[in-house]
Amino acid sequence: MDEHYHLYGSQVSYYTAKVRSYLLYKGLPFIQIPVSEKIANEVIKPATGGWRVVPVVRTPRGECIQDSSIILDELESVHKERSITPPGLKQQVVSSLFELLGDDWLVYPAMHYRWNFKRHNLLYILNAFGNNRQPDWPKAIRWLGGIKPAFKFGIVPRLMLGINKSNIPTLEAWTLELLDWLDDHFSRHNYLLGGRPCYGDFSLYGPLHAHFALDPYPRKHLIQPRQHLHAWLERMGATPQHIGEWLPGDDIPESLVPILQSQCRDQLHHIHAVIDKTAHWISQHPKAETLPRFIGQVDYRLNGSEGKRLCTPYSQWMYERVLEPIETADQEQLHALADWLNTKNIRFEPMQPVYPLVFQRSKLWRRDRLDQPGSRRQYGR
Ligand SMILES: N[C@@H](CCC(=O)N[C@@H](CS)C(=O)NCC(=O)O)C(=O)O
Repeated sequence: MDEHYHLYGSQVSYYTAKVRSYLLYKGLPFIQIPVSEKIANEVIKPATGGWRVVPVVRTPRGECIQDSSIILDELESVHKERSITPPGLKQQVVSSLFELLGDDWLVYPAMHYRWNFKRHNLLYILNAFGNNRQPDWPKAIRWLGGIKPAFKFGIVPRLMLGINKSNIPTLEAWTLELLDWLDDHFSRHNYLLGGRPCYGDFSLYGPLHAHFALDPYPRKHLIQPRQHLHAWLERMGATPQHIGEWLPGDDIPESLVPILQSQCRDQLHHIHAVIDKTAHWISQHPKAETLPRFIGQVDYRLNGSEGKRLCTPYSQWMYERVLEPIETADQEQLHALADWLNTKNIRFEPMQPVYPLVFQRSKLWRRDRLDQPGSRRQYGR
């Protein structure tokens, strides 16, 4: 039996980078396989019900798992050493908030700094897509294979995320601030929560490596000037020989507080709008068991400016992952969490959606319509 994991994905894909970094950290043997048309038709689409999406991981037993968060969950349940879940409630919640931030909110700067700086990035990105999709074409013309995906993803900033002339200045200002906060944090700690990485580190790494550190414009202007952030990227891109400990006493570093304050002010405001719209959609479609990927648009605000983004019920499911450790915590832990949030002025008021969701078999399901709903974290295939 082949003992390797197969990671189907692309060097320049945000969520592929997240999973790759995780596999490296755990020291699991894997091979990364680019997704040509043939692989898309023979592996990806059969595994996802027809959706060409990366990453997909094939386990040594031959099972395919789609969705980066579920890949990490499933592998964590098998490979217990070097756990990426800290022991205390506060640290677990902060880890999941960073997962939510990296996976669902850093798409704004990641997409903006890739697609709105075409003069600097376009040739590189066409080549990267082309190498992935058409590895058998002669090298000189492979970039042509990148044209189709460039049309598909190039419209994301404007049409899916509502990035436009009026909100770009505040988006850029927030990005620089965030990168400075992270650079400051990594000048004191190796990872978000001390001497070893958590779920949140891997989710941050996705956009920060695959977009910021590889695309020519952000690499030069955003990453190179920040040496501590750069050093964390290097750590996350290798298998560490030795790892340290979580910060003692369920402590959260002060240097993460401004990031969490800004996230809770803006991203959670947006997610509450997604939850409301999703509940409305479900009440209008009472027979539906699964949800569409997009249900219209919702407003968001980012660092003081506004926009409209496609409404993805998937964001609700990601938010529910943050709630999960809270549901099983005892009173003492809950008090400690509430006190800390209050003292630090982090506006996170856990809100349980009326219709919880589960992501399974590449679709979002109403949790109450599944035969065996179980935990939100256990459904991947
Ligand atoms: N939630 C998924 C997101 C995967 C995703 O959006 N992948 C991008 C590439 S980075 C893609 O393949 N998109 C195709 C599409 O959205 O149709 C995960 O965490 O794996």
